[in-house]
Amino acid sequence: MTGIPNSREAFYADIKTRNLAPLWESLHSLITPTPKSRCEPAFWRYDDIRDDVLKSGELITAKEAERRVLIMENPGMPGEARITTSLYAGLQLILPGEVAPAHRHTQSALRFVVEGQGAYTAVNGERTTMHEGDFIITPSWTWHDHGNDGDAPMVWLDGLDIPVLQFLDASFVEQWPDDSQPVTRPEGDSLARYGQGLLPVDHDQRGHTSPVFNYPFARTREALATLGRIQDWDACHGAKLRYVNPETGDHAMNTIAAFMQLLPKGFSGETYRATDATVFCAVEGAGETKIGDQTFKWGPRDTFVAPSWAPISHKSLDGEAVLFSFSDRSMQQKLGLWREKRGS
Ligand code: GTQ
Repeated sequence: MTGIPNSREAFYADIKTRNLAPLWESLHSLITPTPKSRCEPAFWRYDDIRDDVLKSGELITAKEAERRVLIMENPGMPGEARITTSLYAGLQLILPGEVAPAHRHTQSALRFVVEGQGAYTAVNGERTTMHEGDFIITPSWTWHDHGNDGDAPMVWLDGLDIPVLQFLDASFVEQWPDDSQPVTRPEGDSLARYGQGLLPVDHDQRGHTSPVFNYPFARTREALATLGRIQDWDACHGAKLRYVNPETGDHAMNTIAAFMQLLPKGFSGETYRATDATVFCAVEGAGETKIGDQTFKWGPRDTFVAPSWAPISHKSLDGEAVLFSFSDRSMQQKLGLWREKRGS
């Protein structure tokens, strides 16, 4: 042992030169009794940021930008392109006549349409027209391009697993040689084949992701309206549904789970916490959500984020309200890690 220092601090400095470190100095910050996150509760009022999104349309084209998006960064992790520790979110703008060129990447993406109509997303040879409230997926390694054939700007919320792919060092991307991929299937093809509680008779596939890539809001809203007539609300969630892969009943994508919930008139939810930090985007009505010791009052198109294990409670104000949300629950459940707790 000659030459190795006897004091702890000198020992640490010495072993550092051989790429070693003492676990006992960091054990309790590495393995914590409950989740400790840099992710903070945060809120984006759409009216406060809509002009910024539209301004980006004057400064750069969708083609030059490839994807013209303002990233929604968690204030606890500035500069890291993440809204939670594991997920990325942003607001993407497509102006009339523009195309965001076709590419594919290992990152999975969801789009939640916030404002406008007449734009489309093409996925694997099929275009789908986007309407407010539609939930659209572009699973890992699927070709996708976006365009706007309408006459108004279109804005949607992007949710991607970029931080996860970064963590795994598993990022790949390819560009399609043209701006748009060829259209090989009529609009509505995948919804007809897979999205009606039916599957093609010889379909025997259980894929990683849903073969449905647009879950139209009109249908989701109708389901919630029917559930709105029942009275046995979940005390924490109101009526909450999750988007599924019809082949398996699993979440629509491997890494990202998405949900839509109805808070009935006069709803005052009980406290709930779960290990999936969650991004919420309000669709209809108004409400108030308490996250830890902060309270956010929201209306349509506002976005907010709740960290892992933060106590959350929702209230509807002035009538019923509809909330979209997404998180990494899909991934955590596959790993057997997801936990939830009701009550404070
Ligand atoms: O639409 O493909 O917000 O590749 C970030 C990266 C959107 C997209 C984003 C992307 C996309």
